[in-house]
Amino acid sequence: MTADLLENVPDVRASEEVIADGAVLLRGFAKTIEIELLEALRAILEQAPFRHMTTPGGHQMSVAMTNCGNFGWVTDRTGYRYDPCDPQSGKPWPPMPGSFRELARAAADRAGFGGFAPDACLLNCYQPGARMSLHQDRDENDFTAPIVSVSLGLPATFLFGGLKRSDKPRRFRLEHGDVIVWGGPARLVFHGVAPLAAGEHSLLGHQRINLTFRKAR
Ligand code: MD6
Ligand code: FE
Repeated sequence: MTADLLENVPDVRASEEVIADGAVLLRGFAKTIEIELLEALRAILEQAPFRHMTTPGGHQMSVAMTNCGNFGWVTDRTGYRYDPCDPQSGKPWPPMPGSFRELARAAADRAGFGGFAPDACLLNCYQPGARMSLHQDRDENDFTAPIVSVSLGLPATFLFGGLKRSDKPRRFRLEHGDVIVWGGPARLVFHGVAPLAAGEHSLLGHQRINLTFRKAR
């Protein structure tokens, strides 16, 4: 009886793809709340607009960034750090919206990392041609917490390597609404984003926006 009743109910869990030990791709996980996310995003950008930061080596990043939450990831000539204030305004980063926090926690739960409480959300904006070279996320104090990454807008090719920089990365296409969760044995995997291809997304136009949630402190 139960089996018959459920026959035509889509299995949302079917969209879980384990891409490595500790890393799960949840395709379309953020789609049902896309409007809330975009409204919250607009409010954040009014207080803390996207800007191109400079690496310690003196290069300007092709990806534009901003943050929300108690801490924001920043880079300048002095290095990388988590800062409670936006260096551009001198004011605290905008608070993390409830919709962001709840999405991150639900995705982490689904991936097996219960009780995720992010205190930082880095927002990345890619225009066509923008890319992110292979790197590890290692500026956080606590590597036991996972990272949750939400893709919005234009599709991108995500590069997912191994624990050594020289490990050949696998490529995953990330589309609007896709969420990746990494933690445990995958927490320090090298990863990046290939140059964004031109295109147009119905809600976000000519860009890709990525939200990454972390426990910085
Ligand atoms: C991006 N993401 O997708 C860049 N880092 O735009 C990251 O650098 C990243 O997606 C750690 C975990 C997930 C990520
Ligand atoms: Fe990263």
